[in-house]
Amino acid sequence: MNLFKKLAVSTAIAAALITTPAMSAERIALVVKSLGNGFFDAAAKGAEKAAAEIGDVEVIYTGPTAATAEGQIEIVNSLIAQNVDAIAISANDPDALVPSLKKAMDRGIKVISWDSGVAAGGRMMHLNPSDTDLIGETIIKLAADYLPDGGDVAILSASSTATNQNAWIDAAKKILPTKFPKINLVAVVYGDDDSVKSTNEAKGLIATYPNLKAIIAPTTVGVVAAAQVVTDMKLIGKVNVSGLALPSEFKKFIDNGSSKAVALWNPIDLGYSAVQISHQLIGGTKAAPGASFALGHVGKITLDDSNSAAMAAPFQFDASNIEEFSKIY
Ligand code: RAM
Repeated sequence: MNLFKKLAVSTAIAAALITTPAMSAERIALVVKSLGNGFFDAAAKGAEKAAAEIGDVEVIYTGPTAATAEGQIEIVNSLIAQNVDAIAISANDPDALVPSLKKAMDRGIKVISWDSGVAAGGRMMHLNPSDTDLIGETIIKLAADYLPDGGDVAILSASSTATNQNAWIDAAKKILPTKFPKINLVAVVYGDDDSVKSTNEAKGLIATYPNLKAIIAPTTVGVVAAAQVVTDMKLIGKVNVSGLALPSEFKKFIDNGSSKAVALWNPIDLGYSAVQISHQLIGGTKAAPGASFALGHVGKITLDDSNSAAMAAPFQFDASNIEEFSKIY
């Protein structure tokens, strides 16, 4: 190549570099209650799907090893330092995270909560998987359907500060006396979405309440632990386990009879929607009451007066359909 040609080539390359500056990908952090939870892994799959559809989006899937607010605060602070574009969080506490998330918003980072909410001051909007009252009613109904004569039931929850489980339990308690008068809720205990703690709490319930007829676990981690305890203690047919379960993790307990039925929504769609919303906020869409977000194949959501929106109704899984859904999530 002669000098003239060389110069022409390098000028062309330089021009290309100037006219098309390397666009840096949009970075959206999906902060979950804790890592190692299959429900959040499924949500992360949906998040990646949304990122691939949008293009040039990097999903940072992160969370503490234990489901604590302290662990999430550390992560949020580090995401602020990395100057990500958005934080989409499923919170371990509605209030504890507010100061760090406020700081993120002050720096121009878009913040939403999804699955488990943050108080209004700490986020721009919240995405519920489903209507809170409906979930509260569903978790009781799943147990009551198999207790025609009523009886003692107990709830094995996630952490005691989890926004979502606490809201569902409140809704369940509200509806109990009128809709399920024969169901007697004897205790609410907390397994912290930790298998070992959930197992111990389930054993504790069985030891303390000899007439216990059902354990209701509105957490995908707790429900597996409870069903395993019922199986190991040979209590199948005596104590029914119900609640919110990931079909892929729970199929064996429907198969062995330790549970008659559970429910859930599509966690992949939830993670997908969290990323779609974050991307639209980055693009300038305002989160305000009445604002709508088009969420691809998931449909459209519209924010209510508290800047929250809910997705689909929970779906029931039992012997008739768990096999099919266990292959999806
Ligand atoms: C656990 C988590 C999550 C909840 C599901 C049902 O995986 O606590 O927040 O939505 O259960």
